[in-house]
Amino acid sequence: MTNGVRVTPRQILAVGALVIFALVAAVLITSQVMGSSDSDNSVSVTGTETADDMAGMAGMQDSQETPEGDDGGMEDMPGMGGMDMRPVDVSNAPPADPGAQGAQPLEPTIGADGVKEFQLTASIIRWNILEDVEVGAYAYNEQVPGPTIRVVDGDRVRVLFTNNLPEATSIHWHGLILDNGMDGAADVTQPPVEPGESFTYEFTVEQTGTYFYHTHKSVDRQQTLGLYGALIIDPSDGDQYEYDQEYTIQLGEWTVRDGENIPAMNQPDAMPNFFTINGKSYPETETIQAKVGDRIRIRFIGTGQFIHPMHIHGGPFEIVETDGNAVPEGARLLKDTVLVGPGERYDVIWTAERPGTWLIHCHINDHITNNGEEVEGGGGLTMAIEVSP
Ligand SMILES: [Cu+2]
Repeated sequence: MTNGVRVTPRQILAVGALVIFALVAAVLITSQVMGSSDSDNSVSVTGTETADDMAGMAGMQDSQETPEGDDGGMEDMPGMGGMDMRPVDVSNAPPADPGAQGAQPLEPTIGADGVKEFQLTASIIRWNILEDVEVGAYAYNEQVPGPTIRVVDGDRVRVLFTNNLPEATSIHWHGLILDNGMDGAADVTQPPVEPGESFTYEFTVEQTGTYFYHTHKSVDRQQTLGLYGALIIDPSDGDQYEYDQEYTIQLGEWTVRDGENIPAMNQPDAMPNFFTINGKSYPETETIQAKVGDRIRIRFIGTGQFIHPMHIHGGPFEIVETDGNAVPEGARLLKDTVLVGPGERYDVIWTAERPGTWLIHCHINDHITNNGEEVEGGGGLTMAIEVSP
């Protein structure tokens, strides 16, 4: 004690006793809190779950399964922070043709007032992501992804939507500038569209590029299970890029167990084991045919719920648009891998330099397997470009 104050043994004892008392109190309070957390299955949302919490989450998932065919009470589902993890009930769902392809062009009819009208219907279908792997999917017009809507900037667009799902839904026009009431955010800008009901969306497109549409109700379940589709807006004054062909890639993830599937989520027990490009896993993804010198515009759309570093073999590509917005010429990156996050779009132009079979694939390597298996040199998020001399 440099300042000369003396401390007596009695004072040291008193301070020591206080410290011990405080420590015991802290331990007691902590165990109290932990105990109540276990008993009501509440889960920390701070990102520091303990092993005990994880075990609790796994248990909760088991306890929330409901009898087959019960579609009601979804709003009241208990579960992992309210997430609806039930397997998709396909008991009333028609099978799609195993060879059916998603993302087919949706032809508009021209309304009496000159507006381009598109019909979309949501329903549950059985969908083959591989010839021998069928999933229960939430689909627009019985396709995964939903049909591709293609318009020109300046177009007035009317979408006549019918909900044939057993639950409420809505459609959001991702990235578009439009009237707030047409934004499709269920319970925020409109009442959810109930089963059997219809809703008409109408807006004028004033942007160009690669966009998409998707459900905006129970998105953790509905979008993950397939309720999304591409929305391409061509410039009315012609394209500013030179390319020979284009291909749109929509990414998806699936969690398939014991012949049924639950929505794939970044959660214990919900991690995906199948991955799709345009609703199909490699080797049943499409193959692009090209010639040496061809410039191919690829529109990557982050329609799923996971990030995917998408890589193209055989040379770099130029990123010309991000989220539908043109990248100024001096700022365009030449890359061979681009990280496509949920909601993002990257338009890239890849030039076929040499003949042969060149792969496009995700570089998270379990995303290029089918349930952990490599088939014909890949799986899941893999497709090929065949370049002839
Ligand atoms: Cu991936």
